[in-house]
Amino acid sequence: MKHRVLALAGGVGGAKLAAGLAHLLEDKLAVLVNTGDDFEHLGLHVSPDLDTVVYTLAGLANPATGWGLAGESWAFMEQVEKLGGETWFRLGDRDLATHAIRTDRLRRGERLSAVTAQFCQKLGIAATVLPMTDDRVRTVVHSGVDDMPFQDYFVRRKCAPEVTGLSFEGADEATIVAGLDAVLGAGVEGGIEAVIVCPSNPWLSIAPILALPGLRERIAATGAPVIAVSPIVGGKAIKGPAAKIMRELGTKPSALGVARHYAGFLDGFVIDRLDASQADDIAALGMTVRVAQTVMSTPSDRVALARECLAFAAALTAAKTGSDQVPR
Ligand code: FO1
Repeated sequence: MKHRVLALAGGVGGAKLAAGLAHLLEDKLAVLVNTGDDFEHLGLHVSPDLDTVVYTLAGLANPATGWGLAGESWAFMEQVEKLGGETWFRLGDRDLATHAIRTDRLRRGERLSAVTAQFCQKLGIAATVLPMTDDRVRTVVHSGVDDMPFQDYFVRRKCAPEVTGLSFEGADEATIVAGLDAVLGAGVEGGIEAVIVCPSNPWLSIAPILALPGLRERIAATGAPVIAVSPIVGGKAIKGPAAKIMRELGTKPSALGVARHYAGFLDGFVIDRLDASQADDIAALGMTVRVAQTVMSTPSDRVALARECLAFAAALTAAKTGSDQVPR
């Protein structure tokens, strides 16, 4: 199977664009997903971003939260509470099946990527969903006072601690998931056409993926245009703590700030119409800017943004090919 596009995604915002891309590309899409948020909870291996992407692509995601399953029931959590167990991280009854099966298969020696592929097949997902690695990587949030595992920061402490830094435990020794080679068309004439960084949190969700040794180089070697969609619109994060974290790390929350963070990696950057006035400053960083409607409130918004991203990538490729042909 030859993939046309690789998307990089974390949780909710990333999954929405991935769903729009999947609608257009079906099995020609591969999504490389952050696993730095993974953790062991109540004896189960939970992979929140992988599950958010899988549930969203399957059309099963809870529309109110973006994570978990639609129409969920909570009998398990009620019983956990009754028995004095930890209730700060909520696992729905049906969602529990995902974690239980995954945990069992991992304990039997299966790889996370294989388990994920089976889930996708069972849920009728045509796109390829890949965890960024089959190795253990854990995002650690530093606050100056203490260091917290990611879900402690995000869910238990509701992103309240001031972030002074982030690290990705295990990333330096982790191997990029084996399935990525086939997606990138390693050694194959005419590999993928675009790499799209979804509007996930650049510091929490995309940084762990880009921290994997060799990943940036492997992406650059494809020659495909790399574009990102800004998760900051009008100085605010669409969802989650991206704007708060930018401020805490000493950057004004803006599309320009995100572009600076990604500079050197991107060929193109999609910003919202609200931020059009920042286009020249972003272009000065050495990337092409496209202004679009980036807020995805409805399923058709997801498809429209996906279409915009694909057209943008095609235009970047055409511009590159054209200029290469100009005699010097
Ligand atoms: N997020 C919450 O804010 N509260 C929860 O109780 C919670 C439970 C949960 C269970 C399964 C799952 O796959 C995701 C869950 N999330 C929950 C979301 C998750 O913590 C974050 O969205 C991501 O890790 C950040 O991308």
